[in-house]
Amino acid sequence: MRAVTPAQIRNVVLVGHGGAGKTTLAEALLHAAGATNRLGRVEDGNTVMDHDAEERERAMSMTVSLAQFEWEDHKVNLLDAPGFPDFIGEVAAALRVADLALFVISAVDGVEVQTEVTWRMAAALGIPRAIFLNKLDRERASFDTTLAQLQERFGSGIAPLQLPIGADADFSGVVDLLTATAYRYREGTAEAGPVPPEVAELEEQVRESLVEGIVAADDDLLEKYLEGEVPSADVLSGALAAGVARAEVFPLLCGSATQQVGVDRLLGLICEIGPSPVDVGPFTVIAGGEAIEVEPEPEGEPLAFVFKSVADRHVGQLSMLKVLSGHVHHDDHLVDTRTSGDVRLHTLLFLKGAEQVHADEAVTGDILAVAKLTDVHTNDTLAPKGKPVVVPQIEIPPPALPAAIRAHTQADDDKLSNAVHRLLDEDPSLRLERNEETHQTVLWSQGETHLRSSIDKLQRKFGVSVDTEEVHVAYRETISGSAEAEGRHKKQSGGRGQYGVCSLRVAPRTRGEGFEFVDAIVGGAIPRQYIPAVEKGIAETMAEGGVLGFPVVDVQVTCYDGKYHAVDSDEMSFKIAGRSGFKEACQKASPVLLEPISRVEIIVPTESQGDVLGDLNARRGRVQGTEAGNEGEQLILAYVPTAELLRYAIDLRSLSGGRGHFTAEHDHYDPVPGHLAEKVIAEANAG
Ligand SMILES: Nc1nc2c(ncn2[C@@H]2O[C@H](COP(=O)(O)OP(=O)(O)O)[C@@H](O)[C@H]2O)c(=O)[nH]1
Ligand SMILES: [Mg+2]
Repeated sequence: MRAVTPAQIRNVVLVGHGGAGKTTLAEALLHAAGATNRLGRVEDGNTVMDHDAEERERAMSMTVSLAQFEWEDHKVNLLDAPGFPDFIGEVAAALRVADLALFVISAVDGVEVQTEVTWRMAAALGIPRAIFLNKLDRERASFDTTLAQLQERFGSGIAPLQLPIGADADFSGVVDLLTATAYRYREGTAEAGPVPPEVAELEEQVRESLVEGIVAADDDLLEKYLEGEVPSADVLSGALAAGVARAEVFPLLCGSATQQVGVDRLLGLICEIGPSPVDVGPFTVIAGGEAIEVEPEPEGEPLAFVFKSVADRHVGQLSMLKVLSGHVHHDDHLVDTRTSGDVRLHTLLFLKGAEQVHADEAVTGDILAVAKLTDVHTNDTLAPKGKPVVVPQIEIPPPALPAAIRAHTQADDDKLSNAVHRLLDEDPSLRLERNEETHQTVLWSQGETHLRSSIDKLQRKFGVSVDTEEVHVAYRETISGSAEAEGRHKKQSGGRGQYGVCSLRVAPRTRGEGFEFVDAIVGGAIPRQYIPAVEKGIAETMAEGGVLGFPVVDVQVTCYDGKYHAVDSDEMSFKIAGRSGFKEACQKASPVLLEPISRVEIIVPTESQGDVLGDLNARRGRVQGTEAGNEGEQLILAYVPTAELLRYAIDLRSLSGGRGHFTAEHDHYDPVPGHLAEKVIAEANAG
């Protein structure tokens, strides 16, 4: 690949709902740019971007992939992000390094859930956006309906630059509004010509609103326009480019990826109107605990951000990074500011899907892969020695679906921890939790498909088989009444025996107050040195599980009497006496099963609120309140038993048409209703 300047680079990510045609469009763009000599098809499993075995099997993208190619003096770094909600982590990573988010929208299905979710993410990051209205060759495709939906959902910044010619099977080309030129296509090749009469009227109308949309974002132009001066196509393009770079104007192009209609025009938009990495303004770093804005400096010191790590079967670990400032060269030494470790950039690579091309250097704004940086993780910053700055982490919605995993064999278990850490580095949208109370390793994922593909990857890429099992809820128990009992331990069958007796009174404490041991022994009924053993026996039993079989909490135990034997009594005797006396007393003190309750914040579209509230009631939730959230959204606050949330990530998605999300954190413990308690206790003791 030829050396380029930052101004010639275009970092573009294809985003949008699954199935809209992103991977197919990537294929068509590569082909139109001459970077490939054939057009792969997702159904045939031979596209450049879906190069992972599982992606080909499922005919869907699951990880972000990169293809770099040249087009008319530009270098395009094209990222293809998955559209399936479970792989939102990949979208978040790609959005962090792209300078233009290109939304691929099916003109048949219109604006879909993931389009909205991703648009909000891009808007929150202030990333320039454009739209490719795809599948106009399909039956029921509608330019007007989709344009209206886009303007209704995303506002007046939507600027249609083209109109389709024909519809359905007759869809044959596009009219470029800025230049009033029609392009008709035959097998991907365009022929320019005058605007056909059947489109002329609509062209007139849409062109006027387009010009108004563009001049509205530029005061000088607006003033002249109001005085009757209509700007030229070039001036409009310039103003449009500025509006795009400020993320205020969102150009819309049309076409068909499979029919290769409009793809060359899109390449033109990316290069002529799309921003370069030096057009999009400063980036943020944390230095000395403070966030500061930094302008990219092409001739400055090198600074790079690792946005993705992949375990590659050819080169081992592959770190994908963006050069935020300066240049990086083969064999440069930088510092990983998370570890302060020295990092030698030995093998620089440019990618085209699975294909790797060696590179000598990368300039500001460029994206590349570097092999074998084993100690470097996703989200790391590579900086010069003595410059410990950190680029903020990629923000990913917290994974909400838990699954307990267990190694299939002992051999798997030996490799599990290392394999899971490599998996998490490759996919930071997962989270691993070791629950010491239930003794389970819990893998948190974004959804069922994400979970399955992660377990698949553990096997396929890291050679470890795991089984999944139901997540155990960390139940606890306490008592609701007071009672007394005597713990006796007596073993006296000749020689040195064991003997200890303690009288215990148990009483409930307020939730969360914990365990209190009261030494009310008088008159040496139990020698001083053995009283801690009574307490120890009780504490052990509380940890191991009380009469219901669960850890005991919030109990006061008073040891008020006892008996001992001068020879046979010892610590062990009184520990055992404490254990049995405690259990017996609790048995008589109305033991209660407690369940963890989570504080849940749920964000749903207003129209789903009723169903979600009804469902919360059905899962024993206590709604604390609702309030208006972002436009068209409601925030619901509730306390919900954790046991009822294990599959909530999946249920909420279907209740809210895929638009709802929630966070949950442990809040307190509450008694389990009688009928449910019996079931839980029976299951636990059957296990
Ligand atoms: N008719 C038609 N089908 C298309 C077009 N673009 C993509 N497809 C089909 O839509 C399906 C999903 O495409 P894909 O590229 O995987 O979508 P992605 O999930 O957004 O990456 C595949 O069957 C494609 O062949 C198009 O312009 N017209
Ligand atoms: Mg795809």
